[in-house]
Order: sequence, then structure tokens, then C-alpha cells
Amino acid sequence: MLAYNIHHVAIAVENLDTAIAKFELNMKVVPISREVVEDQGVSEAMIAVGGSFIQLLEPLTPDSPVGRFLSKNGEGLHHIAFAVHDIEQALAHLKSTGARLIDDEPRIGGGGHKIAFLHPKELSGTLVELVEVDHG
Ligand code: CMX
Ligand code: CO
Repeated sequence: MLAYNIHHVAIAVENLDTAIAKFELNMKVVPISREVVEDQGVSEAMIAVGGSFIQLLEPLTPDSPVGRFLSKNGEGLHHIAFAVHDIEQALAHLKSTGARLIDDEPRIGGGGHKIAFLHPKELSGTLVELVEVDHG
């Protein structure tokens, strides 16, 4: 298996504070972290649920991946992130299968993790992220 856990499920939101308040009210959960990730054009919050996270994403600008997604689709599920032990090894495997990658090389994402995206056309219309983490 390439991945050993679902690291997070990401939701695109118009307003991070509003989305966090709704999750707190309805699901009784609060974020364990909030962070601006300039490289990805997002302000994000991570909510721990069991061994995985819900990642809430507010775009920093309309002209960013999440900004474009929101203007096209409105709020909703944006991507699924899989945890991998070795992202370079995972990317080498994906290159060997001819997978359509958005990132040929890892970038640094939230929490300082190495991340890389596969194009949504590769896996049945779902945008997929790989996250390198030591544990689940
Ligand atoms: N899920 C599923 N499909 C998606 C999608 C998503 N999140 N975003 C776009 N698409 C689809 C579009 O519907 C479109 O399909 P059609 O050609 O059938 O119309 C196609 O992909 C191209 O989309 P687009 O509107 O031209 O969108 P963009 O130019 O914004 O490019 C993508 C799309 C996936 C390449 C871009 O969003 C990207 O590079 N994403 C990776 C980075 C990212 O999402 N960063 C934010 C999260 C950061 C984090 O998790 O830390
Ligand atoms: Co993510």
C-alpha cells in the first residue's frame, strides 16, 4: 500500500471563523491549529477526529486553487490527503505508473510537512494530496 492512513479530508470554505464556529456548534470539535500557508494560497485550520483531521481551507485570494474552486463550485469537499512514510518514494512510484502529477517534487505545506498533489483527473475526479508524516 502506498499510503498508511487518511491524513485529512479538506473542505473549501468562504470564511474560516464561520466554518470553525459551525463545526464547534454541531460536531463539538475545535481546531488544534491554524496557519497561513502562503505557498498554497490558504488560511487553514486542522480539526482532529480520531487518527485523521478535517482541514478547513479559506483562500487568501480569489486567484488561487481554493479561490477558483469556490467561485466555480461554492463550499464543499476539496481534496483527500493520504499519509505516506516516504513522499519521494511515493512520487517515484507514481511517476513509474505514468500518473498525472501536479507536483513532481514535494513542496512544504501546513505543519512543515512535505506534500504533493495528484491531478483530480487521475483518481476518479478526486484531488488527492500526499503528506509525509512519521505517524498516523
Ligand atoms: N476536486 C476535483 N476536481 C477539481 C478540483 C477539486 N478540488 N479542482 C478542480 N477540479 C477539476 C475542475 O472541475 C476541472 O474539470 P473539467 O476540466 O472537467 O472542467 C479541472 O479539474 C481543471 O480545473 P480548473 O477549474 O481549470 O482549476 P485550476 O486551474 O484551479 O486547477 C488544480 C485545478 C487541481 C490543478 C489546482 O486546484 C491545483 O493545483 N491544486 C493543488 C493545490 C491545492 O489545491 N492547494 C490548496 C490546498 C493546500 C493544502 O491542502 O495544504
Ligand atoms: Co490538504
